[in-house]
Amino acid sequence: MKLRISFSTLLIGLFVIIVLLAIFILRSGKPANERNPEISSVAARSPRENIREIQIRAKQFSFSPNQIKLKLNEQVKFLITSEDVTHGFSLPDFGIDQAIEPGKETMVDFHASRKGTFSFVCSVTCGTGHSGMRGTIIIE
Ligand SMILES: [Cu+2]
Repeated sequence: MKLRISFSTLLIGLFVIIVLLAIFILRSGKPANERNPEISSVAARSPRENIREIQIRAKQFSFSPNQIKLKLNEQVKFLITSEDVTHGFSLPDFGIDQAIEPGKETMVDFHASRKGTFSFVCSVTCGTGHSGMRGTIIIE
């Protein structure tokens, strides 16, 4: 009985989350030219903007790639996913700190506004190797 109640509560909770996600995606996902914003298609995402999209995968305890080279003044979009638990994508030199939750793609717009080598790190404690979870962005 007790198990049954908590299971149905879980189902209702999941249903509510799915509905909220669907509403969120429908409201925010439409590009200006009203193409179908298919998540897996990079080309459909920003067909007109000249913005490079860079996929980053986070997992315990690394980022892939862990070195990203950009040109000065390049405008890019990081598309970050987690393969396991919640991680963070923190680029302190540019004031970026974004949670990366598993099961969805998190977009971070980035303007390479100055030259240098900058560290990005995981900002959500994710296990024993968390402090070694880092990478660099090289802007030249
Ligand atoms: Cu971490």
